[in-house]
Amino acid sequence: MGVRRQVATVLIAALVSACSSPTPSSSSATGVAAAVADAANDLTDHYGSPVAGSETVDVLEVGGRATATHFEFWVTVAADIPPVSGSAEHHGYSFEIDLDGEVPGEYFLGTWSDSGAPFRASGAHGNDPISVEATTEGRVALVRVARDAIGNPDRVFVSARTERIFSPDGPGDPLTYEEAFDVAPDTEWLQVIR
Ligand SMILES: [Ca+2]
Ligand SMILES: [Ca+2]
Repeated sequence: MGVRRQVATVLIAALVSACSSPTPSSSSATGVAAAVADAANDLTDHYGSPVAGSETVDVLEVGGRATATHFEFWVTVAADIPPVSGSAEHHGYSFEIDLDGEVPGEYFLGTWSDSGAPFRASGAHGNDPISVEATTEGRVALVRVARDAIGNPDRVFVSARTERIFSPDGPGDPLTYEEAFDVAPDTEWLQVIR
């Protein structure tokens, strides 16, 4: 039996200020948008213990918007996202999308950069890939997916997760290995309604 998901925020577009909203990637961004703030400096390692630094993955806001044809999800982080991660560094910005209000979500979307490569977008529904687009610019990572690709819902619940892993001497070296994760919203998932 799943856990009933509570709704964090249902907002109208006016609550997403012009300074914090990403530039829409199409002219169809006329739908309802929602956004919620996330605390600064709340990164953890995979044990849940606080870690400092890694501002490039410290989420300050998570948002979503439904347009006539697409959903767009984004995070705004505390420092500019590098366009390419070094060979020892990995960045990830991902979104779990839930349609029925019970965990876990049905879709996983995101963009990742590692091994000195540019960011690549990826989406999945279970084991099946789905097509998504992604951009990282300044402090915003945005993922865009066609409504039809996720069953054309009128509402979705979204939870964002970011990660930075730095292992210049390999993951087995505890002296230089760094990892940082953030989840946003921290408690109740964000709801985005068409
Ligand atoms: Ca944060
Ligand atoms: Ca958080």
